[in-house]
Amino acid sequence: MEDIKKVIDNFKFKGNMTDCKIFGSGHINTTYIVSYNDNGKMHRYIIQKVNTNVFKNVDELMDNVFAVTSFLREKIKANGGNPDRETLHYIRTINGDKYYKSKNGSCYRAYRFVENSKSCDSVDSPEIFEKSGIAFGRFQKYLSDFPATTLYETIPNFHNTIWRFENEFLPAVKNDMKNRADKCREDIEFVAERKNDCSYLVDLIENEKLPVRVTHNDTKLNNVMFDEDTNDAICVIDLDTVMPGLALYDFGDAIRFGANTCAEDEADTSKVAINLEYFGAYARGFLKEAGNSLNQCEIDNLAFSAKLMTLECGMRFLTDYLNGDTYFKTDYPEHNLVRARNQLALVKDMENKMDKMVDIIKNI
Ligand code: ADP
Ligand code: GN1
Ligand code: MG
Repeated sequence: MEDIKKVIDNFKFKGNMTDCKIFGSGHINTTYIVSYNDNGKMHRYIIQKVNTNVFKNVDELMDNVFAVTSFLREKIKANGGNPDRETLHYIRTINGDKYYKSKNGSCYRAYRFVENSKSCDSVDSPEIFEKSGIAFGRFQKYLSDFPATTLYETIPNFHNTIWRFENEFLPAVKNDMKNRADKCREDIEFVAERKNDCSYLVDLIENEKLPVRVTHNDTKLNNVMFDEDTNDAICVIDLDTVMPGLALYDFGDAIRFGANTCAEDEADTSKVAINLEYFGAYARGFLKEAGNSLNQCEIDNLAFSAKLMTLECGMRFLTDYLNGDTYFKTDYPEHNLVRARNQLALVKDMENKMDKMVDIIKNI
């Protein structure tokens, strides 16, 4: 590990460092929390080593996040909110750059820790999940007039599910680099049988039925910070994938993670199911904020998008397993396979309950 203390010296933090540790449970970047004592006043900061295997162009990535956060600050102010608490605040390096590049080419960025807040890896109540729906719905509403053409596509084809199917999943099965395909023939078959689902939303974009908007694209529950006292969802984080996308991607991905009756990597797939109460709660929160701007085709596909985003994520985990775990961080050798099976079991349960999911949306 690079000497993180040397990295930290390149940022403008006030006071003396008292603590530094690895933090959070994201699958992509490496996150540290650092504490400072400034004449008795405590400050905390987040330092992140950007995963440059995933984000190939860090200049473009950081231009996006600075532009999006500046825009959001103005929106939050105009709506009577507190921009210091409700959006990420990035800190430049001592040279005034948006990130620090170390001698060995690693890229680090820093932002203020959102104080008196917590992130959640699972949903405790429908109310909490509804609040995260409000936060992501509002995030999308605030960015509705952000000039989308000025954003770089940080990960091309991120939610182009059929592109992922054809250009990532099928080649991974064919190449079978780690000789793992025999261990997961049924899972491969399960995904392959759903090829038509993969093209459904992109076809609707091409037919101009679904509008492309500025979206978050990674709306998992632990990408929003909750107030420790009120449990309100206050700040949407992890802005690396803010790009042109579909409202449906943001809705579906949040359901995939938060309305699963168990963790994304629960190995006992008999425990995996869609919690319909949570599904309804999130939909209520999201639609309260973003609903007025959605067209009928978007509304009609909300339930389907939950299934599609789950299928896409299951396919991505399976692809990464076949490729030898090069994309997502893993804690043990079969971790990606366990995650994939979990997601595919959730797809199955959503298929069985699709009529109910559609009815829930109709009744909101
Ligand atoms: P990844 O891309 O790896 O998911 P995130 O940006 O989501 O990285 O950060 C990982 C975790 O770090 C988050 O889930 C959250 O718990 C914590 N975190 C990130 N930024 C902040 C912040 N500004 N204030 C408090 N906690 C944060
Ligand atoms: C990753 O970065 P994190 O942990 O919030 C991934 C998402 C997946 C998710 C699955 C940039 O999200 O797309 O849905 O893992 N982010 C990226 O848990 O690939
Ligand atoms: Mg994250």
